[in-house]
Amino acid sequence: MKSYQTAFIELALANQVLTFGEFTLKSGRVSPYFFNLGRIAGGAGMRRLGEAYAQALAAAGVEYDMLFGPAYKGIPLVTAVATALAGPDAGGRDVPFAYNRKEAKDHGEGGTLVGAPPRGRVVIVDDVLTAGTALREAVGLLRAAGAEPVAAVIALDRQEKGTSGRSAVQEMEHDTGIRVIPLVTVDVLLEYLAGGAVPAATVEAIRSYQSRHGVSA
Ligand code: OMP
Repeated sequence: MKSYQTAFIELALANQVLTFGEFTLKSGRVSPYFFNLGRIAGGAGMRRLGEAYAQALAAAGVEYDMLFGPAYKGIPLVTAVATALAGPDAGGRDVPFAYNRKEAKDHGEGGTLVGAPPRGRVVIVDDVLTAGTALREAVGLLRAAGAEPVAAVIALDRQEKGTSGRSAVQEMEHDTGIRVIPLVTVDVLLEYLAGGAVPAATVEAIRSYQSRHGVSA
């Protein structure tokens, strides 16, 4: 496990990002765990989160011109990642970013896109991928604006099956041509949790859900 992955999981656990119980997902599946990155809602946590994303992006070696954060959760995330990339640890690169509104505005500056004009190679910054619906929407939006989405950096890949039996990430990479870079996959998370961070029954419930709906790497 890479050091930014351990740092990220510890940050997530300290902020109750991960909750256990019974949760109906956007896809309709009922999951024994839910990952709510919105729980990181303070400056210190957001700074560490932005740094973890910046490290994952650097480790992936992807080349890009700007970042994009889909509304709503992607908006604070893209801000934190761009800020981390401008810091001394990441080489002080000043990366432009944009984000969208969910509803078009018909007055003032108008439109749904805010921030730097979308152009060149774009990395999407988002929270979780289950079925990939949210990321596909962002890809469409960027292409319609004339930019070229090349990758998506996310906190968690839930490694769930898509519609063809392959993983939702594989389907999404195949269909859109963009690369998905997760800080952690659910397999990495389980490896950490199995070390004693949560009761064994919780780990077992997630494993059993994964055996039904998941695709391990
Ligand atoms: P997909 O669009 O199916 O990939 O689902 C991704 C979205 O689901 C995320 O952006 C969240 O809004 C939400 N989600 C979570 O935040 N955490 C989870 O653990 C699971 C989901 C989900 O509903 O699948």
